[in-house]
Amino acid sequence: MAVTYELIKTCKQTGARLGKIHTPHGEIETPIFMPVGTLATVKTMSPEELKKMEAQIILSNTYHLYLRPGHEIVKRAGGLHSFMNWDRPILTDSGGFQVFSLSNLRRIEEEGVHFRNHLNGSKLFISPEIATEIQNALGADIIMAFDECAPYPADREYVKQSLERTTRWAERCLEAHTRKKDQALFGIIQGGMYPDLRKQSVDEITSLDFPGYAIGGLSVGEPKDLMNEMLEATTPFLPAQKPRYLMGVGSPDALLDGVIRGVDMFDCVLPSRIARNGTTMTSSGRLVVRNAKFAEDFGPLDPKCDCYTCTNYSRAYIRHLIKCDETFGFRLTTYHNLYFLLKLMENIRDAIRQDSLLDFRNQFFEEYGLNKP
Ligand code: PRF
Ligand code: ZN
Repeated sequence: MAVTYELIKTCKQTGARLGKIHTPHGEIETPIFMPVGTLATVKTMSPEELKKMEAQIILSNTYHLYLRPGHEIVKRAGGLHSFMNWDRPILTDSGGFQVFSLSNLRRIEEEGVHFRNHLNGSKLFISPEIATEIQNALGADIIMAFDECAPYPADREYVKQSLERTTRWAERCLEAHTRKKDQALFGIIQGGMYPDLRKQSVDEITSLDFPGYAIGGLSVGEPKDLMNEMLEATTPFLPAQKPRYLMGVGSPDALLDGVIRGVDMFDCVLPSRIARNGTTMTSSGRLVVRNAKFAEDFGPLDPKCDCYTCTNYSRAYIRHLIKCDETFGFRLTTYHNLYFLLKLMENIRDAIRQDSLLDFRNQFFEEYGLNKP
């Protein structure tokens, strides 16, 4: 079964899109947030817990699974779904971005990227063909082209060379892709912080006719307004009948900014990462439950939240666990943060359905406390 996108409607207030992605492992309602399971696990969460919080798709990483345990082992296990006991959709990132962010010694050539294993220093090489072969073996429903994410800031000439190489690599990924019937390969738009280069990348990548498009190279340290400007230089030129995925974005304000600019999919380690150092997202903003002021606060993390954590445990108890480095504390904050973002996306979908996303956004930020429009 092929992966297909269905555009259901656009919000009359904002132009945000409501849609559905059909995959061999079920449907995904968009806009969607994808929890990150880098090493074939969303850190501290079981697949049963992810289902209980209604996660519809998770993301995993080619780079990490290539290093450990190796894609051949995952393939022999019957693929990533069976290896990790997750029967809903999975998306794998191609490894391009992880090579650039995790491996210090790396050399980019036309053929691919030479780098050192960040775990043991051994020499490795990933090309568009290798990244595609690994993702074919892992067997996710959606796989990503091997791209180069330019750093921020970067000069125009560098970004232009890099986006043109990303286009040539995208062609090679398409050529190497052997599972077109059950895996959708998404192309990735680059172009740094230059609107005309973003447009050039959109023209080049969309001419290759992928089943979906990702927007890469954003949320790399640039100011928020600049990211929004780059989205506005990108999404209007993408085909309406294909899904758009903004890579590595997951703060509530950026999710709303993205959806309003026509983005359908997001992933980010933010909710799970901050959870593990005792920071939570609540309807009234960020709350650092680790703080001493919560030592005797016997109320829930977020009084407006009906998640497992908030219905059963207090701020004081969670703070105690995290202060003592107890695993259960990290599990409770992770559960809540992921639930909070998944619920936010569900509310966003409802608001699009009712043509009231702008009202929802204003109301959300009045309470959340930042980015008052
Ligand atoms: N490319 C890929 N993965 C990514 C990015 C990118 O540009 C980003 C940028 N925010 C996150 N993850 N392949
Ligand atoms: Zn909660």
